[in-house]
Amino acid sequence: MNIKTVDLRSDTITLPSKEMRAAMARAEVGDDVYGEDPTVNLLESEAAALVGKEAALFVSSGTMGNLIAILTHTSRGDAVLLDPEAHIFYYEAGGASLIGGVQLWPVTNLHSYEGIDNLKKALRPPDQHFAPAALLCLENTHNRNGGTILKPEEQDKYYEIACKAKIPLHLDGARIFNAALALNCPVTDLTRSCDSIMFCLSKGLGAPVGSILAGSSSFIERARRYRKVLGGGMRQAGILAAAGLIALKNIPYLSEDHRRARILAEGITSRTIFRVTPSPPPTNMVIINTEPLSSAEFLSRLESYGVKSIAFGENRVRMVTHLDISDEGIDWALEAIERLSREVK
Ligand code: TLP
Repeated sequence: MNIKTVDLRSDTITLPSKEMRAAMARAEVGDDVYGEDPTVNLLESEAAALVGKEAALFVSSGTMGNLIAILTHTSRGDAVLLDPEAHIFYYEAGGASLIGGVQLWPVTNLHSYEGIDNLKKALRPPDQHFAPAALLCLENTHNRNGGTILKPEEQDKYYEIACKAKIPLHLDGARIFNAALALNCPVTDLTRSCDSIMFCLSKGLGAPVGSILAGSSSFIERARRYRKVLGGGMRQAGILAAAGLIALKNIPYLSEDHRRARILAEGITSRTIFRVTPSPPPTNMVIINTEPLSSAEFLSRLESYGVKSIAFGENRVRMVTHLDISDEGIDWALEAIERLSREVK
């Protein structure tokens, strides 16, 4: 096989295509802080329509989009309820506490319908001892749970509870189109039950930079100020937004990533001693139980055979399929994992 390295660390590693680079080079631009970049304006209006919201804001990253959502929905001293494995809690460097002064309040199992009762318990009546719950955050697909999906009717239930408690719901939909494609439903079935959504252009969709925050016009107007506060007013950002517009055309191809993740998972299960959960993988992530190896050993030995992945725990490794991974790449990865398995047995 004519491959040196297969990089399955993340769908963030995709490189911009020739078409994307050409679109970036010819993008019409202006000063976006004055609202004068036609390409950013086009991306924002297309993105808002796509997820069924009134308005959208182009931001530099998913982390920035989530942080802006929290800043816009809450005040200092508020509590934000979220899953302890949520990206916002686990991977966003404590930004919501550092910059927003909010208390992140973990509620277990919010990645699935199982968390409904935990959420009801976490929504405590007002009391001077408690930070008032001001926002619920969900994540769909759920990264640390293995790209798992909350179905529309499950999200609706969460939204109902949030509405009853009079708190908004922000959806970390970094990979929301993966969820919609896997369920074969319009993405608006998943975005109808949130007040704001962040989705990423720079993951499976292949843009080099950028995410979208969408919500009501008044929410986005307030969010725009927080983007400026965070240094995210990007001037001639149309060069980046042009890549984002091409990225939106890649949405249907995410199902190829799902197909390849399934092939990878099936191969690992049938040809190696390692186990995959959840199995089959619901979207584009394959989580491998590396026992009897530690994840560190699994990663370094596999990397020496030309396959990169990342640790998700002491004995857990994540592999993510994406635009730059071909069927041949999956075969190569499987051969490497099989070789490692033979050596360990
Ligand atoms: N996730 C990255 C890493 O940070 C772990 C990855 O490789 O999966 N929400 C979710 C659900 C995400 O998975 C990520 C990135 C983000 C937000 C943040 O996006 P960026 O990287 O654009 O700040």
